[in-house]
Amino acid sequence: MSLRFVTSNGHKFAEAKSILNGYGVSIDPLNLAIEEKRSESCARVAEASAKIAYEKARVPLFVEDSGIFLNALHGFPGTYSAWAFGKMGYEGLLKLMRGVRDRRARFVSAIAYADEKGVKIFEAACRGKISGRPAGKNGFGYDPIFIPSGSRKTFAEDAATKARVSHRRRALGCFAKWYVEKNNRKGKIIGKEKS
Ligand code: ITT
Repeated sequence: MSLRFVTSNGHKFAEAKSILNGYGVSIDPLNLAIEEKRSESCARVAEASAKIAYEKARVPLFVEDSGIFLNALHGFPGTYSAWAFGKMGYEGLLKLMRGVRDRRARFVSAIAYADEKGVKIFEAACRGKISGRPAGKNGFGYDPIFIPSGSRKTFAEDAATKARVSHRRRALGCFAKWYVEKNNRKGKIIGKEKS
């Protein structure tokens, strides 16, 4: 049975599928209604959701909690990014940043994997800044206003850079290496027991 990614966000799923494919890990979506824990930490939110999801589904799965954290706004919208996006879109965030000189921001992704042994967490960030105006048509969410460090284009203008350096790419990369290694180990042990 393939690994399940519990999410209601089709963009997140598509990105994760493409990233994990590169590690030989295939995933299927699993849509479960889970009430998110309130915390300023993506890792804590993801951990709590993974526990609830595993109790419900009882199959190996992972969840991702992500968000964009703005220095000038003391981390807002952070773990409330999906909610804030629903209320005001990236246009609203740009308005809050009008005239603000400190444009530093970071995207964070926390992956929480759960199976019968418990929950394991992988967290990563992508640093950058908030653009002056929106640009680009690719991606989703805040991609049109986020410029990663070292680039002059937003994630929405430059999908190739997003695929290479994003918070999701980094967190899933760490997870995938651990997951593949774990399954290989399991395979070896089973092999030894048989011989
Ligand atoms: P699930 O919880 O069902 O997975 P969600 O969209 O509600 O889906 P989160 O609670 O993790 O997911 O919220 C993450 C939000 O942060 C997301 O909806 C976007 O607004 C924003 N976000 C996260 N990653 C992003 C990315 O790569 N590009 C643009 N915006 C992103």
